[in-house]
Formats: sequence, C-alpha cells, structure tokens
Amino acid sequence: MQAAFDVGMHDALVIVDVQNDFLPGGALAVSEGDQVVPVINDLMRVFRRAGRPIFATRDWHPANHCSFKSQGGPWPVHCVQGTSGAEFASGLDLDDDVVIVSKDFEQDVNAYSGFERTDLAARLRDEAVERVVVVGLATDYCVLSTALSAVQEGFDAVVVEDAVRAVDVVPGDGEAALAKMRQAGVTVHAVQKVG
Ligand code: VGL
Ligand code: ZN
Repeated sequence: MQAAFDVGMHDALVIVDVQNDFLPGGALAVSEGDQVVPVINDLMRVFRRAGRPIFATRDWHPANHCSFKSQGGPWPVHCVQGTSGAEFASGLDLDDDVVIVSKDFEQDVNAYSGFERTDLAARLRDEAVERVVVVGLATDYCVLSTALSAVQEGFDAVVVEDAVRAVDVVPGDGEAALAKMRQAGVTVHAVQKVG
C-alpha cells in the first residue's frame, strides 16, 4: 500500500494524550477517540521498523488543577495523576522504547502543548529529529498546541488526520484547528496508509 509519507532518519512520532479519560466513556470523552488507536499502532510499527523514536505525551494533572470546573476552569476533572483515567489506552502498543512525556502537571499552569514546560524539544534534538509526526487527542486542544509548538521550535510538523479526533465543544472546532495548523505550516495528511 502507498504511504502518504515515508519515515526518514530525522523523523519522530509524537503521540498526544491517548488516555482513558479522552476515550468514549471517559471523563472528557472525545467522540470516536478510540478510533485513533489502531491507526497509531500502525504508525508505531512503521517508526519502529525505521528505527526512529516514539514519544507519548500524557495529560498529567494534580487533583486540583486550574483547568477543572471546580477551580474555575472549563473542564471536568480528568487525567489526574495516578488514576486509571490518566492511563494510556489499553489498546495502544506501548513498549519500553516509547518515551513518556508528562505535561500540564502544575496546579496553576494550563499547558496544552507537549512542549510546554517539558524537555520534549531537547529530547527530540538529542535524537537528531527534524520532523515530527503528531497524532492523538484532541485535535482542537493538545494536538493543535503541540503541532504549533513544534513549528515554533523549528521542527517540520506533519499531522495525520485519520489519527486525530476533536473535542468539538463547538462543532467545527476540529476543522478550524486543522486550518490553523495548515496556516502555520503544518502538513496535514488525510490518512497514512501503511503496508
Ligand atoms: C486536552 C482538554 C483538556 C487534550 C487536555 O489533550 O487535548 N484537552 N486537557
Ligand atoms: Zn487536561
């Protein structure tokens, strides 16, 4: 099967927040959020085969995080450190080779981007990464922020549409986020077919 892009020696896969609370039935469920899992597993296989690194960010909030409604924020309680809701989706083929990046772990900071207050950029540079492929949840928040940060940090960025889903608080938010990413120079591929 024809791939939308080939994995090169300066690529890395960045999987954003594929955690139970963002899946159907979770505390902040993203509609069809579970559907990204098999697509991402395929991508992980391709990156492993190419010997290129895989990073998985996780939303990792303290119990009283400022983004929670109880603290005046917009969201229900979700992805609290150490809870089952914060665990990665069980169907995701994580292994010891995947670098886990915890983010948004401070009570008084709201950091949607996997680059914000983490060492992700430094770790990518350590691996000679020039291009990141960003997938996961949710298109209109953490995927958007992470892809925009990647570009700001000087990386090329690709988003695979088939491997992201949106919260869509307002219908169309996901589409608007993809447009914003394209405008910022992110390459959006509809689908990554892997053979
Ligand atoms: C996210 C809302 C709140 C995300 C995280 O991962 O996109 N969205 N916290
Ligand atoms: Zn969050």
